[in-house]
Amino acid sequence: MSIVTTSDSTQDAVARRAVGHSLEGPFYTDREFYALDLAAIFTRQWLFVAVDAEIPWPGDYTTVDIGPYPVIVLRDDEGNPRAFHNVCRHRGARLLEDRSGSVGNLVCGYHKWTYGTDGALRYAPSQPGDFDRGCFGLKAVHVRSVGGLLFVCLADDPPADFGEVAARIEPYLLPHRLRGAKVAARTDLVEDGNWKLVMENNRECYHCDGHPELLRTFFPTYGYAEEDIPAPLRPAHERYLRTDAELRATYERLGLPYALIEELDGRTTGFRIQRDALDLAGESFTPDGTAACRRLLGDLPTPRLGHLALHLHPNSWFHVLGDHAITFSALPLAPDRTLLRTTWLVHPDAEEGVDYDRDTLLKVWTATNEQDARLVARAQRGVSSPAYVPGPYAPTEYQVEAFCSWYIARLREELRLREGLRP
Ligand code: 3BY
Ligand code: FES
Ligand code: FE
Repeated sequence: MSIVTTSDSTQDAVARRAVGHSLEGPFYTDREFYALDLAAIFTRQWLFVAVDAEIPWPGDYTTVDIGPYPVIVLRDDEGNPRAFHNVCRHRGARLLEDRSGSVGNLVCGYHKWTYGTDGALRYAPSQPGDFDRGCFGLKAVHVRSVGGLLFVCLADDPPADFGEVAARIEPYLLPHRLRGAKVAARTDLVEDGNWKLVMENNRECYHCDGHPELLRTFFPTYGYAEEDIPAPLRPAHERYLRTDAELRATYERLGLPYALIEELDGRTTGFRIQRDALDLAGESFTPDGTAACRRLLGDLPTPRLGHLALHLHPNSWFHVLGDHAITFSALPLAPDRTLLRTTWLVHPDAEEGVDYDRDTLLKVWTATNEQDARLVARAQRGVSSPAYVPGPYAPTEYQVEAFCSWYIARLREELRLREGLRP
């Protein structure tokens, strides 16, 4: 194994991180921190990268770049999800170029080495008779489906506690049957900010007055402790309490898990899940809160279910409603650039133009993503100034603090490991 060194200034910044304050500038701007993030987070943790519904049939694939690692996620001939490094075992050409597609075999466009959907090398033209194809299968990447959400892990030994987290979140997801859903839309948005700014921004609603479309139905009191709710948000909170009580009765009646589980810090796979109320009609993210899609996910008996909100460290969040689901995957492109991949899912038989209008379905989260991207770019520009110093989090930003503490703990683990490897 190669020994990676980390400069004293980077180590010192990790060691002195002040709890309750935003991170110092170099965490968001510096190449060494970017490399450390790739090593400590993106090549070690389970990452949300795709949904089962994107690859319903054998041979269907989607591609994703995790830092410098291009990865293929595909369905094999047995119907199982698989993931491979998107790198040919001959002379290393990138195997599949497109964002998604369907193949019988995976054929390298350079010299036609041909792999099965199980990654085995089936054919390599003009090799000597003693050539052992068995030695040149595609390099596998760990992949796991959790209630229709696909996670990959580049590490040889993925974090062991992910299975336990998966078992706890899956019962919340399964009633929506995302595995067999239909992909109504996918968007890729490149944000001009470090991946942590994208995640931190998602973990609070302190900035939510920047989201007029979302706030039609999303309660702006999200993240506030009862006693901290500002006076202007009190009426919304009263509505929230009434709706929440009613929806809990619905969840109980339908046997839908809804309790808040919040374990964001102090474990390897940090997560938060909760079924929560929405305002107005309470069904969906639309101007009046009514469902955007007539066919309901999982053929649930009512659209008035609020939203199931799931946050997973390090790179994802989800809103699963009665009528549709939206998944978000953030992947680093550069110290100051992040890809946000958003996917909208509906009932498999829902027809565009009949059961849902695409623009209505996409409107709120397209607008919200763009508003967030502007805030992230703005934060990136500010934290890049030598004049920036970390500022204090408000109590309602406790999930941002939890994310940063979790992140710093992962960096410290990585640095300890490097220390141990030094000769
Ligand atoms: O996506 C979320 O989880 C929300 C949206 C607004 C703020 N954030 C907590
Ligand atoms: Fe793929 Fe040569 S690099 S066949
Ligand atoms: Fe936002």
